[in-house]
Amino acid sequence: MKNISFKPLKDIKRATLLVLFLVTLASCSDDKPKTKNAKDMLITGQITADLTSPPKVPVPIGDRKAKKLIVNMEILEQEGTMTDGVKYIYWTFGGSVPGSFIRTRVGDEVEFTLSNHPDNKLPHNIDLHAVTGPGGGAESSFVAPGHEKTFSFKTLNPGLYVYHCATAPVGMHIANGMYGLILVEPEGGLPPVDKEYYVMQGDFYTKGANGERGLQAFDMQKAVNEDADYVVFNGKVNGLTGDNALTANVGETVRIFMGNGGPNLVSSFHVIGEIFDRVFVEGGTLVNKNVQTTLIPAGGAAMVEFQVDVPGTLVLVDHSIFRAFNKGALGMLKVSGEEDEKVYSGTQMEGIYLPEGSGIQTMPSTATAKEEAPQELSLAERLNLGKSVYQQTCFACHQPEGQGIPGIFPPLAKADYLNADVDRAIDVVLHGKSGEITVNGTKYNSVMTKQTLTDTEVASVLTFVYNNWGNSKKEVTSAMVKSRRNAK
Ligand code: HEC
Ligand SMILES: [Cu+2]
Repeated sequence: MKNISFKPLKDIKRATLLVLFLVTLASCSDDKPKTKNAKDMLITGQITADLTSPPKVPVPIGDRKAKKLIVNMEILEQEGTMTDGVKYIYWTFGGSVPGSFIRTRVGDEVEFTLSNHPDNKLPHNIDLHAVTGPGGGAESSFVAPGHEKTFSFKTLNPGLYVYHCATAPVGMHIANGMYGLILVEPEGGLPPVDKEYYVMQGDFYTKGANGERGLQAFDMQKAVNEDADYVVFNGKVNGLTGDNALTANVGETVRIFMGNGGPNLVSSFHVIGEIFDRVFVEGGTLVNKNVQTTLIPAGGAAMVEFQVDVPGTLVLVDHSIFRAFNKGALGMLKVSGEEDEKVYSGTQMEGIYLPEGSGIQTMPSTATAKEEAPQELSLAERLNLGKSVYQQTCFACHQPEGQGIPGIFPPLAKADYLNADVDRAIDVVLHGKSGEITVNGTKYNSVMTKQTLTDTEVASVLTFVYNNWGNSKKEVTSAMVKSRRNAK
């Protein structure tokens, strides 16, 4: 179809006729008949579905025939971590947010058993968007704690579908994490790729503001107002960074099964440093190519595919960008392998550009600088919290491994400037730093803005930095930070 030239067609009527003809042709050869076949497709044998928690997905169906597929899903209400110091009671399908990934093929007869753990407090059910039938299974699956329900459905349409709890108040069940993805592969399976990952965005509403510590309850009014405290990938802040980051090697093709549980927000899904080679728009059959940002509706999904060509850290975001840098919708895909200067040159020339004087930007902080109980965390606790502060606040400039960017952001790894003077390092984080400094023999004359962190967070992040990447293993306490704060 690509090669048809419209130039010789002078009159509009002929063009219209051609378009009509093509549309008819397209709709005849498309998957309508296949869908019909799926209903009558014979099944051969029975298997139990292997369910996975994110970011893993079960193995591709390949060329297996349609079968009776047994799916056993258990609902668990359990406490989890939203971000450091913030706990939340999640309601889950299979113990994770998003819930277990279900992989089927068109024509499968799915026998679905939903069990509600006896320790749970509430009844739940499941509405699978892949189901053709009332409520997507919701009515047949409504189940009280300590009970289980079984129902069956035939997968008629290939695609990537959201499932979620649909028990009243529906919004609340979804807001607490009750959603996941079910993939219905076409006959013969999706084209093979090197890496497949499962990611879902979700928005959360807590009684306390973003970062407020302790066990946070769900806030109905904020949910109604669509005023999210957290917008996250895979159920929590840093669900996909640091040790949870996705990985790939240069040259590999990555497929992300990307869903959005909502309950409210749509996602402008973007990967910083990549272009989607292919997007299965809205998780259906239509493929768009060369896409920068794709919209994932609440209760919708997409499959995105891209080949990774150069090493580095790609950053997954909701490009409604305050959500990424201030509410948690930020993940990482670490690509290892050889540089390719034909694709990306690295910096070829650099200088400092400060039209407005010294304020580059104010970086996000994990918490507003609130006064807190002057209680010291243990070394292990500081290392833990420090890592998370580093990954949210410092890494963007000083880089994931503290290596910095030559000439612009000084290194924190094996850094002589840092190791020489602890008080000076505390001051830098508390008050910012500008003017010329020399780190490991290289001159820097740039600006670091003041970081709005609590004393505990400053102590933790510096302890983390000092105890990593070949540094001097010093410990920084909140008391030390407090005395530096009061000194100025
Ligand atoms: C917006 C970018 C940015 C962020 C975010 C940032 N820094 Fe910096 N940092 C800089 C720059 C630029 C300098 C050098 C300033 C100069 O040239 O005077 C610097 C200098 C430093 C230094 C002293 C130089 C050295 O290498 O030892 C330390 C220590 C430091 N930063 C720690 C941190 C920590 C810890 C965080 C996170 C809490 C952080 N920075 C966040 C940009 C940043
Ligand atoms: Cu529920």
